[in-house]
Amino acid sequence: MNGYDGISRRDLLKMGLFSSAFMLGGAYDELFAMTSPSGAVKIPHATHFGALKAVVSGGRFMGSEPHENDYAPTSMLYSLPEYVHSQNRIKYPCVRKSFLAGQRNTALRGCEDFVRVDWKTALDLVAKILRDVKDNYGNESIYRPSFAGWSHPGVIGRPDILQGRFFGLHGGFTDTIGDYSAGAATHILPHVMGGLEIYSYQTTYEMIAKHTKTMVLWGSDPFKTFRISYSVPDHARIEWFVNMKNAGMKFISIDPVYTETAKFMDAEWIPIKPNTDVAMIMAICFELFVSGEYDKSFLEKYTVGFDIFRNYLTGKNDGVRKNPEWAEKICGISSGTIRRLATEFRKTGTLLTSHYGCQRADNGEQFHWALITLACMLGQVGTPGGGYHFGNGGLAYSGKVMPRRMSQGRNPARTVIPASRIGEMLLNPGRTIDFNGNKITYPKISMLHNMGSNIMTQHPNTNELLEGMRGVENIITHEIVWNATAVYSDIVLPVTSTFERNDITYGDPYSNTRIWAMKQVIPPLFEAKDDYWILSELAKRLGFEKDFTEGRSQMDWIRWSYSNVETNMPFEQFWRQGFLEFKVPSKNKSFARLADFRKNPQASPLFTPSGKIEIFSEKVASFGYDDCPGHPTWIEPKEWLGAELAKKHKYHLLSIHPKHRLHSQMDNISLKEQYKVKGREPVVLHPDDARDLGIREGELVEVYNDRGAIICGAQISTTMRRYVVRVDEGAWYSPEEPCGIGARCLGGNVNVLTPSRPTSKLAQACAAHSCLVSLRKVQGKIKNNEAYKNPVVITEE
Ligand SMILES: Nc1nc2c(c(=O)[nH]1)N[C@H]1C(S)=C(S)[C@@H](COP(=O)(O)OP(=O)(O)OC[C@H]3O[C@@H](n4cnc5c(=O)[nH]c(N)nc54)[C@H](O)[C@@H]3O)O[C@H]1N2
Ligand SMILES: Nc1nc2c(c(=O)[nH]1)N[C@H]1C(S)=C(S)[C@@H](COP(=O)(O)OP(=O)(O)OC[C@H]3O[C@@H](n4cnc5c(=O)[nH]c(N)nc54)[C@H](O)[C@@H]3O)O[C@H]1N2
Ligand SMILES: [Mo]
Repeated sequence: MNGYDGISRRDLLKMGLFSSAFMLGGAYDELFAMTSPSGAVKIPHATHFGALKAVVSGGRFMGSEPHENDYAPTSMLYSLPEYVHSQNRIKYPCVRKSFLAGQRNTALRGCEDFVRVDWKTALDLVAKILRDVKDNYGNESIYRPSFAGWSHPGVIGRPDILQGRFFGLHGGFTDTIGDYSAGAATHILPHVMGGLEIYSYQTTYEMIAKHTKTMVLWGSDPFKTFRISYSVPDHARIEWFVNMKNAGMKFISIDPVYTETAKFMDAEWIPIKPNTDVAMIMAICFELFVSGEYDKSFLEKYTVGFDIFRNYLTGKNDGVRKNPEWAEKICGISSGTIRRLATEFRKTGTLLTSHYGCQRADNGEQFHWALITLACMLGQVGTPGGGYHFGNGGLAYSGKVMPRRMSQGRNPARTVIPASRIGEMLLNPGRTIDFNGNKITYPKISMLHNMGSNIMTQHPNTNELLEGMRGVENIITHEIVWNATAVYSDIVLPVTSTFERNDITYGDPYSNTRIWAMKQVIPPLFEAKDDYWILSELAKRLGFEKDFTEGRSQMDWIRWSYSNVETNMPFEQFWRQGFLEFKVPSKNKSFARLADFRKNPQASPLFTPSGKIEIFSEKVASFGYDDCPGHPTWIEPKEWLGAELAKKHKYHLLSIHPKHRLHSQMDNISLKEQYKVKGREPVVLHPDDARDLGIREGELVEVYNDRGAIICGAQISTTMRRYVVRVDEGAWYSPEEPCGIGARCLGGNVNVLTPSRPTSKLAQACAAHSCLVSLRKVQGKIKNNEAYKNPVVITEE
């Protein structure tokens, strides 16, 4: 399959990209070609990793053949069969031993055996608990942790939707508001831009390829993050990047890490100190302002509040001029470089792109606000090749309606807490916090219901979470594998993986060009059941089955979902051929974000109070938050290399997203041999730091701070800025002493170290990237990483 400009998968391989995918592709051929008899069948399915034909033989999922339109299939796609058949699959419904005996000793979670029960016993028990919790503590006491939606992309079987629908009918629950991904941005940007912005359609790659001269990757590594998609990726974005490189576009990467994207695009690397971007942006704004080289007419016509912001820049109020010399001391980038960037950015066709990494930090609200302000001073917002470009958008939009989802209905309880507040909530029932101009009071939680979310690796500050969980009487988890969330539960219900049931989905979320049949590939493994079946059975016991199912089977729902799609193709034909494709109208290919607003701000105003971009927001200022004032502001993070604490813990830890996993998914399979160091999650550090610490490549290292300690394997690399280390999120938790709180994690689950502190009173979002640590070489013997060892399940067969 040839890609853009004749660049094929093979060419990418030669360039050193996707080699793992190809190696595994080879491994797949060798491993399975012999064993798979000629009668193997191929069944279409679609996943977060891409669409594929599942090769099935003898009831086993044997191999993945990427869909022909996948431009760059990933190693994860090829590893799906191994993941589905992994030895960590949960085989039967299980209940923690003493819990089954009616005791509520929550301190035994994590080290007690489980007992196998039959489905009827498990469902009767869960139904009884649901009734009791509701009657005794009220619906607010049922919490569903972050509905990240990363479990699988099916429109019908998606756990978060089923869960919301089920608990709404049960009388309600405490819900999560916002997400981990971009919680700070999604709460501040509606005040600034009148919408989420970061999850909105963006200027198309067609326009960028034609008009952009310089692309700035500000905390963004698309070659890594685009490997997966919220729906189904075809990796066409990679093709665009290859194309842009060939066309000679200039790339600048502002990131403490020299990323894969930066490497591939031959980007200039500006190795900024973590969490200091706002200071650098301020200095660029200052430079533009004092030189007069900024777009006054854009600011006047399309924004409000520059007069107030200007006074902040020049230090009229606080006496601090935000000039490049000031910023240099904070961000570690020389004033000369900052001045040069200011001049370069002024040129037509500068696109400031960013993803979410910079805002998952203390005062994360400030970053995108500041970057938009800079884009406004440059005056290129709404042009085809300039301005800003956030998140995953960029593929041109088909304009077609996609398969519909069932409604989650109403949540009568109406209590919500921002994602990442879980630990604080569990430990502080009754505490009232500020949130985006409102107040929220934490309920007392007596039941955690996990479905499609792995809380033990997802939430910052694992030890705080473990302590909080001690006060929760009931933890019920629907899971596929024995990860720590399952191990630390009271009742574990084994669910089918996406390959064991039917569903429907679409891709990509921003282009809506394809509808995919997610056909069942193999029968359910062991006693696993679909989430839909489990919740329907519980609804039956609780008296609302009809409302929950509306009399439909999962397949009926799939047909119902498809009936929404704008096509003449009968369902049977679609289902048979596995997918359906829409053309993108050519006018959509020339979409530029905010072009309408730029053309006529009166006719196409923004949904902000002023109808314009709010560099100063009266609304935000009216909240009176000390940690989120009315205009973008440099606020010192609580933990960063300039903090007092850095004298004790000298290294800034980034816990960014993993290349070879989807968070915790696939941590347990052989793919890990490509990147783990002596069976542990790598800690990546600069050679000079390694020398200072006396650490050599491949040695075991304890990374620690006042919140906990993890064991990692050293990987020494010049891709890191000095004093910045990296441990990717998602490694499975493996405590040295299973029952205790505060144990060292032998598997390198980085959230043992990260703070659960919120970004600010405005978004109360995840700030995991503001984290200081120390490192020391592990001396003597240390236990193995036991993260992939299943708990004992007592069966009475
Ligand atoms: N392969 C893979 N892809 C994924 C995921 C996955 O698990 N695996 N997860 C998906 C999900 S749920 C999400 S939300 C997105 C996440 O997408 P992002 O949040 O964008 O991903 P990260 O890797 O955390 O961060 C992106 C870049 O920001 C940089 N960065 C971090 N802190 C700072 C800083 O203070 N300043 C600057 N300038 N740069 C900084 C990091 O070094 C990194 O290169 O990715 C999605 N894509
Ligand atoms: N330190 C740090 N922490 C982070 C981040 C970070 O950058 N740094 N990133 C954050 C971000 S952006 C995100 S989105 C979260 C991700 O956090 P999660 O969404 O919790 O991550 P996953 O590991 O993908 O967990 C999904 C779980 O769903 C299960 N699952 C899959 N299919 C099904 C199904 O059909 N039914 C059921 N019941 N379960 C299923 C999988 O086995 C897996 O355990 O992590 C956050 N945590
Ligand atoms: Mo995310």
